[in-house]
Amino acid sequence: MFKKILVANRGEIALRIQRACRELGVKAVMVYSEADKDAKYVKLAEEAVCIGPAASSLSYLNMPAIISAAEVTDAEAIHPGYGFLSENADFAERVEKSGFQFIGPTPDSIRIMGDKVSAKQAMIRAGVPCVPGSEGELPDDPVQIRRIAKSVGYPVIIKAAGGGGGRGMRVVHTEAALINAVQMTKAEAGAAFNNPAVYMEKFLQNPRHIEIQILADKHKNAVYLGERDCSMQRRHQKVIEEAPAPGIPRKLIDKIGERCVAACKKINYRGAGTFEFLYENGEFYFIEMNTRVQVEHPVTEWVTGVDIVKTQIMVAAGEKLPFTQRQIEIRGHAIECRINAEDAFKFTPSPGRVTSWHMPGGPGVRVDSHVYNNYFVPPNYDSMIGKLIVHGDTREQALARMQTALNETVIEGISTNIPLHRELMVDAKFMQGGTNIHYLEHWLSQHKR
Ligand code: MV4
Repeated sequence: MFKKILVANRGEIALRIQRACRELGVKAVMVYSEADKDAKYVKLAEEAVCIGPAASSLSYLNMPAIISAAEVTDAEAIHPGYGFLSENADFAERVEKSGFQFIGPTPDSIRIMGDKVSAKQAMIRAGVPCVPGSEGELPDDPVQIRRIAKSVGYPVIIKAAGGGGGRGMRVVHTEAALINAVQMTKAEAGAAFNNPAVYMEKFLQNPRHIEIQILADKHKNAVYLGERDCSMQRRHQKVIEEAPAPGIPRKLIDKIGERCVAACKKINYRGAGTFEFLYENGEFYFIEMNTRVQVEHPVTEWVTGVDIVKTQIMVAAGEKLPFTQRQIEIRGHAIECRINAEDAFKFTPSPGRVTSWHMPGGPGVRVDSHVYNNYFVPPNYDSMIGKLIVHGDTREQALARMQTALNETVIEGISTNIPLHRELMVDAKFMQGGTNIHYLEHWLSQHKR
């Protein structure tokens, strides 16, 4: 095992990784920007290095500053968390060329999954079901593009190879709109991602967003840790996640999970990873793979009992996965509410000083947050300031625990989206389970305030 690793992130995930290190007996070096000097994990750290000013581009995205911090502190590995440099193949490569272990997959894996066309081709070859569409990148010839769209069937969606997470997409309903839409998407993709390549898929109208968590080691072992339902989202930002996904038969999940594991073995994947699927009419369709730990990993940790962050570090150090697929069972139900510093219904950011911070507790309640009383939420970063996660024997019990936990929560000085969560947890349709990716935005349009 490593003696010391560097945590190249901030906020709740920096604290989460620091906690995993303490359990493993690994020293954690924290890095921080000038705006984060008072963060809890910096105060708790045995070692912390300032890597630059508040702006992410000058600190958490500053590769030389982060690698230098690892050099001066004698860290052996770098954990990138999520966001920032976590899915940057060039960073992973520079980390390894500088003699450190990148806690994540190889630069090659990151690169393949970062290009959504090559990711999809890899998955098709590995036997993972994908959304029907173009075989790879769309050609330039309008005649051929029209022919592909006709055979896929309208509506279709044009997606940028360099996009992902909802960036660089356009839905096309008619042949009359097709060529212009392809040209517009290509132009935007060239400007935004420096890669004009686009591909086409059948547009699924009312899917759910279901993802499969996997973990793989360097010894050809891989397991899936069940699924998460991340359909409750607004503008491609997840708001509530849960595991397991309500109403999807375990047999179906096992079938798709086994495909994901086979794909991991085929592409020699290692570390934590997430296969994102759209789920409609009882079928799974792969859309993207995330090559990092995700915000919503705690719901999977709670229903499986696996510590995903600890396991990431162990497999990066070369250890074998400490469990087999047969030992993975799904127990009970977990729900996560993302706590954002924003107006609950207008969504305007609300940074500033937290004048009171009272978190809930009791059986089946977990809070992952770096915030404390009198903490100042800097305006420079993502608005997520923590996560409230509950577990119950059943979904009903988890819902009841989340309702109670949200009612116990007091955050003053800034606005948060806790009032939104309180309303959603008693919404009849949400309580029923199985709402699709459009449900929250539709609900918000009917609940103007
Ligand atoms: C789709 C789709 C419908 N059909 N692809 C958006 C984020 C990116 N990961 C893929 N996305 C979508 N791809 C096909 N063929 C609908 C979406 C989509 C979506 C997906 C997951 C979660 C929320 C979403 C919100 C709007 C659109």
